[in-house]
Amino acid sequence: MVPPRDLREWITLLEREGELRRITAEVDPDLEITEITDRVVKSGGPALLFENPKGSRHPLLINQFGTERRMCMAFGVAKLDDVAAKLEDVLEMQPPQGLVEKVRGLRKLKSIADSMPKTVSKASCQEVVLEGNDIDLSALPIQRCWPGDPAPFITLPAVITKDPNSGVRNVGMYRMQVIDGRSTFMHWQIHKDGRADLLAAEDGRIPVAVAIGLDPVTAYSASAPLPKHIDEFMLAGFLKGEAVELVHCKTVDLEVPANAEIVLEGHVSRDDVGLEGPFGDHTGYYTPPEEFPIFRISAITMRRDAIYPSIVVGKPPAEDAWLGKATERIFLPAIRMTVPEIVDYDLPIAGAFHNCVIVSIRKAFPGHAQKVMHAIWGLGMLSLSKSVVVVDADVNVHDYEEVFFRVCANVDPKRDVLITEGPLDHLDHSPTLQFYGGKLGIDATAKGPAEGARPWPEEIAMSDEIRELVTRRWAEYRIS
Ligand SMILES: Cc1cc2nc3c(=O)[nH]c(=O)nc-3n(C[C@H](O)[C@H](O)[C@H](O)COP(=O)(O)O)c2cc1C
Ligand SMILES: [Mn+2]
Repeated sequence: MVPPRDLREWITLLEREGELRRITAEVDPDLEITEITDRVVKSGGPALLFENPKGSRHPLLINQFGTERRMCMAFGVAKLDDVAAKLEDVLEMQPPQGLVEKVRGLRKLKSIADSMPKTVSKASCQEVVLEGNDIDLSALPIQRCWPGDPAPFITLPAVITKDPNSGVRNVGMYRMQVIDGRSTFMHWQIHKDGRADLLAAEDGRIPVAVAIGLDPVTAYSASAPLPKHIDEFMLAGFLKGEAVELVHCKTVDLEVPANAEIVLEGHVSRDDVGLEGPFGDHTGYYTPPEEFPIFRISAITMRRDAIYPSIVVGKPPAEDAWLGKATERIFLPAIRMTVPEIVDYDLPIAGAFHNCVIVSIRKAFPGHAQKVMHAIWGLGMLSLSKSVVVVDADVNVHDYEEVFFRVCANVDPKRDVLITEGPLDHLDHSPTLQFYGGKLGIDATAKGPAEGARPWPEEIAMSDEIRELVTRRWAEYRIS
């Protein structure tokens, strides 16, 4: 299986696999689509293509990422860990020995070289070019997601900027509240790369391009928390096994994916700001109004019959859960590069990703769990994690019953709970101060005497001999 090459190929694949429903009835992007989608997402239902959204001639696609199966289909893999394995293969490269290994090594290096985006001169995303008075966002079926939202929000964009100093591209998924037909807010949170690009601009103004309606891997890559100096389109190219094709924008000095359905071009300035929100957010609460910069649009380009994709976040689980789970799996090898004692980790969906990390480690010395907590609090976007639970290597971090059992059984709160402080997620409403507050570490590993514990008891397990005997005789007991 290869990942779909554009949104249309993706829709065809979803439909062939019984993973898409077309809705022909006229449905309102104002709240009605949210309620329908929320019911379908929470019951594990299909992607939805609203062919007749009220007030627009553009179909609206939603819930494309809403299940593990569809997420795997997007990446062309059987399970998300297969994506991680591909990345691990390259990260763990050793100097090759012998001819066979050298050839294999060269193939791996080529897969990296081929990941670099390449530029094309003609692109379907520019079949229609709208400038001047023709620019009108109201032609798109942009959703107002929740009753407390003051306006429609573009929720699934890939926002493209360049670092004014290094010239390195950044791609991020940041919601955009519609202000009028030619402007939106740009919700660049404080820890994000797009905001850093704006802050680095000498004249306080940067060009911005927004690509909407991409192949699913490229769309995913916009949500991936890569270090600032790495272009998310390179990751997309690597994961797709094919370079992302880019085309120059019409009115700004940036490039956008040639296969996009819709592109918005324009500028953002530091001194052109306003109150964004409130917005029914992925925390499950409304994020209160806050000052964010305004995106002024200089051109809209699109495919002739452009399809508009959207996503609704809200109380977990929502569709974005699987984008988050993809990141959890894909980034495990990279995390292990710096913290190799980590066996596995899990970011519970109900914890909205930044609230809780469960991590299993190969414990080798006293205080090892605390070392790993601090490593997580120092690692990329994981640094914003509010709580970290550490368990031993043999505990399945994805089995929350088992993790809860270990936390309850193995923790002396006075000895094994660490309360500290540090940076927190922009959207977290619980800390006294925005951005900064308490952090909780729970050491649920087995403790030794050097950590102040009494001799640790042995865990109960049946002997292999009796287990085999019972398996052999099972039919004889006539239980089932
Ligand atoms: C559906 C969805 C919506 C998101 N909305 C925002 C947003 O409005 N603002 C923001 O800063 N991050 C948002 N994020 C998270 C960013 O996309 C993510 O942190 C990404 O790594 C940002 O790119 P960057 O690391 O290049 O800044 C959203 C993620 C998803 C999946
Ligand atoms: Mn980035």
